Amino acid sequence: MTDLSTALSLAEVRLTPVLIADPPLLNTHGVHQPYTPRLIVEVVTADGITGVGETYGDAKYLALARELAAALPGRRVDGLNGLHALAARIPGSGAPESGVDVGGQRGVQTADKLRLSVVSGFEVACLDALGKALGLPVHALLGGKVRDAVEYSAYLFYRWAEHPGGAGQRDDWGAALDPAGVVEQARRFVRDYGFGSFKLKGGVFPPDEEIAAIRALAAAFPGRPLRLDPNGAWSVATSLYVARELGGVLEYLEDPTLGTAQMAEVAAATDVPLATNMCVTTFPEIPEAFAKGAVQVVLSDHHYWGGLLRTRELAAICRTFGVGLSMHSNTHTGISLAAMTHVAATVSDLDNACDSHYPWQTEDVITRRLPFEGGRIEVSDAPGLGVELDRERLEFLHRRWLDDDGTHRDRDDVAAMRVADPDWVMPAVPRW
Ligand code: GKR
Ligand code: MG
Repeated sequence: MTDLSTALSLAEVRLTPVLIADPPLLNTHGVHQPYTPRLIVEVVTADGITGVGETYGDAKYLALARELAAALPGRRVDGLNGLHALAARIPGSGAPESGVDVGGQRGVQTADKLRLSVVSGFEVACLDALGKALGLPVHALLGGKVRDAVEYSAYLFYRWAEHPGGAGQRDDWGAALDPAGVVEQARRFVRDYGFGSFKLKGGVFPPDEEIAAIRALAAAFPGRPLRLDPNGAWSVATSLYVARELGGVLEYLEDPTLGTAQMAEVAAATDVPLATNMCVTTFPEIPEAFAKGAVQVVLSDHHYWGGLLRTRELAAICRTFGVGLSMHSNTHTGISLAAMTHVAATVSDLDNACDSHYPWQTEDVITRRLPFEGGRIEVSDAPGLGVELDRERLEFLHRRWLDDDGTHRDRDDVAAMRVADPDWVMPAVPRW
């Protein structure tokens, strides 16, 4: 039998960029492209144990991930805290960039955030391998679960029936472009997955139309928690108007306006709680936002907080300051859903259901998709994350990435919108 040190030593790291199908979901920047890039990270120990992780797959993430992958062999899968220092030593990985938005609604992108997102994929892969080596689930490595299932909310999107020009894959959801369409979509989420709360991605239509959609949801699902997230598309005045119109109806308003100062202005003038995955996305952003009372709920995303351990650090800070914690998501596969579920299972005061894009993803890289039951995902007690890589699917989705002419290798919702509307440009902020 090999000693533990050898067993935990990293022999190989494999990176596989993939393109996964995405429906034509609308947001304030534009529309999702037919395919979204994700990066699948595999770490292999000297004993041949493989751990898997996932992160954003755009070219910038991939470039940094390749450098980190090259630096890892010889280190140990339990050296999780050291991953951050290692990544920071890669030239260019810590320098602030020029404030480029890399295509999601995650606020201004900096090299720091990019690095943390890359590290998160490696950290999850190492935790998966470590758990398998020790015969323990990832939640046990994080201190143990405090719940057996994690609640998610339905993530409703305005959407078209198909991508412009019929590109990509078709699904049978149909279009949802008005209150009736949104309610119909919500009914299907309840029927198929049992979700008990709803988040609507807003910032797509003028605020009165989105207010009407939320009211229609409230009428169709009395008493269920509702959230509206325009990704910072509104001015302070518009945010306060929406808060007045929907006061008493919303569980919280998510990123109604951009930036800590404006969020604080809104928060000071309404009783509707504000949540964010845009103005508080890194530790240095916390002091000002909490001191100003700008947010009442931080929506963590382990990808950009730098992994599962740091998500728990965030939870401790939020607890200390009486700020709520929940999770938001981006287009992702079952690997990230498993990682979200493990860490969420360990956070005692998770008062709001997490959200996940997962139901919109029909393609996956794991052999058995994680099922939502009663809107919840059961927390796996199997060693590691409890998911198994489907190598054939991985190869297929990687082949799609290899064959792509570059159109989909970087997420670009503005460019995708331009296919339908050649005059479309990134909307000015605030849009309303
Ligand atoms: O996928 O269109 C989208 C979302 O808007 C996503 O990019 C955001 O990161 O879901 C996210 C959010 O809550 O802001
Ligand atoms: Mg959001």
